[in-house]
Order: sequence, then C-alpha cells, then structure tokens
Amino acid sequence: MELTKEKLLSMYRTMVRIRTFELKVAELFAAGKVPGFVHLYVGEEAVATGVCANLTDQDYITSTHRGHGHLIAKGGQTKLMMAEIFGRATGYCKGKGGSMHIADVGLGILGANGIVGAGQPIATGAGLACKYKKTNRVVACFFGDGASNRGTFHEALNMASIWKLPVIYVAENNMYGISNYQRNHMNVADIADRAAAYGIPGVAVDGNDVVAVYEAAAEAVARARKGDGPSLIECKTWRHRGHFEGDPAIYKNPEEQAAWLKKDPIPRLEAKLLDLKYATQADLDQVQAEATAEIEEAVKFAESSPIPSADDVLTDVYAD
Ligand SMILES: Cc1ncc(C[n+]2csc(CCOP(=O)(O)OP(=O)(O)O)c2C)c(N)n1
Repeated sequence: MELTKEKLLSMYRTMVRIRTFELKVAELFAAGKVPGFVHLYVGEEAVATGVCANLTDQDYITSTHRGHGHLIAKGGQTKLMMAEIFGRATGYCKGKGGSMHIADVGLGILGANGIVGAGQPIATGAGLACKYKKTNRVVACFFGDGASNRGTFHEALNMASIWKLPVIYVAENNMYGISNYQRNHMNVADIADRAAAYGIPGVAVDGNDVVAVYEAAAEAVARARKGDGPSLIECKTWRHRGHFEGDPAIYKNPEEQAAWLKKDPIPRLEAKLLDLKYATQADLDQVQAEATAEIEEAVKFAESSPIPSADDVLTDVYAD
C-alpha cells in the first residue's frame, strides 16, 4: 500500500504533537506543577498514530494509564487534556480524573484507565454494542504487554472471537511491565501468537514504524468493518523514559536503550519524508514550531484555569 503524501504528513504532525505534549508534561512534572502520577508515551507515538489514522470520529478507542498519545491521535484537544492533568475545572473531567482518566465520549474516547487490562472488556462491550446496533463502527483497544497477561485479555479476545466483534486489540509491547522485562513475565516471544488460541488473526509489527502500524491496522479495521471479527496486532516498541515520571529506570540495559533510541519513530519518519521529497527540513521545522505553540497555549490555558470547587466534589461521581 502506498500512503499518500497528505496521510504521511498528517501522521508526522500527530507524532510531533504527542512528543511535544509529553516532553512538556515531563518538564512541568519535574517542576512540581503537575499533581499525581504521569506515565508518558515518548517513543511509542507511531502506535497510536498509525492505528488511529484508520479510524473516524465515529469509531471508539479504549486507552491505558499511558494514554496521552492515544487521546491526541484520536483527536482529543490538548488544551482540555493539559487542564485535566493540572487538575483544573476546565479539564476534560473537570479536574477530577487527572492523567489516567481522560475521556471524550463524543470523540469515541471511552477513557484512559489506571487499572491495567481494564480497557479490554470495555472495548469488547463497545464492540458488541456496535455490532448489535449495526453501526459499522469499530473499536481499537490499546494495552501493554503486561496487560496481555491479565484474565481480562483472554476473556475479551475469546468473547470477541466467538461473537465476531469489530475490535482491534493493539498490544503495545514496550518490553516492560514496570521494571519486569517481557521474558520474565511470559513464555512467548510474540504476544501476537496468543491470537491463535482464540482463532483470530495475530500479527507482530515494528511498532516504531508508523507505516507498518498503519498498514496492519488498515487490514484489521477493514476486516472488522466487513463483519469478519477481531484481530490482534502486536506493536514492538520502547518507552524512552521510566515507567512513570520520576522512575530512574535503572533496570534498563543502557546498550539496549541506546539501540532503541536509534529506532526512534519520529526521526525515522522524517528521513522518509525527506527522502520521498514530501517535505523539506523547513517544512518539518514548521510542524515542530506549530506543535510547540499549540502546547504552550495549552499550558497557559491550564495554568490560568480555576481549580474545581469543593462543592463539586460529589458531582459526576455517580449516575443520577
Ligand atoms: C490490575 C492492576 N494490577 C497492577 C497494577 C499496577 N501497575 C500499574 S502499571 C503496571 C504495568 C503495566 O505494564 P504494561 O501493561 O506492559 O503497560 P506499560 O506500562 O508498559 O505501558 C502495573 C503492574 C494496576 N494498575 N492494575
């Protein structure tokens, strides 16, 4: 499949916006301006971007504790996200959710989730609703390698398989569950192999190559829309930073880290864009400048927003 210039440039823009957002959050967290925990997506941008580039506003995603990239790729507004991370009343969840609980149901973002593996049954339920209502919508379910060991993963894939639900399960294999290397927590090299147990297609791709992710997701989305059921896509990738901000990641092998940094998905796509003459260095610099301005604006919005009122502490907690 030959991707158009517009598609490649649009995916580049998304990846740069995610990276810029995340590095700004890292800086603000280190400065003590962000309450709570943040788990950043730096290094994994090609996964959310390549998958979500196949989705429309009508489709759904479920996200994880490392969710900022998924939300931006699905069209979430960086201003409202930043305000939420700052715990402000103007944020996506009125400042009550923070980094790990951002949702925008209108955009099909069914929520980030602090419970590892909790998105899998939610995505499966959303897939059942899509099928039942004959909407032709699909659901992309993002989760980590660690989450593929949870019972929720196995139940979700089994049910989606027998009911032929339109769900794309996306395992973001960044090789670690916190500090636990993949070989210590599972006896298979490829999470994609687990698809065989449920009779669905499973494919492992280079998760740092946005084109490879895009193509695998395109096939899975087409299959889901046709009514042929779910797929599992494993994207092999690497988080550049610790598990959460503040984690010095002393468990990582420095040589392995250095080798993965050379496979950074953003410079890889830049090289491709320049090579294909789809962009000049000035065009790429312009994309970065726009992303920087957007994120600065988001920070200003968050910092100047009010903190939630104590009177609202119990609103939106339970359904009336
Ligand atoms: C059910 C549950 N068990 C344990 C935890 C603690 N915990 C938070 S993140 C994490 C590791 C998740 O690893 P993975 O699924 O690979 O995602 P990654 O952080 O690598 O993106 C764990 C065990 C949790 N949040 N929820």
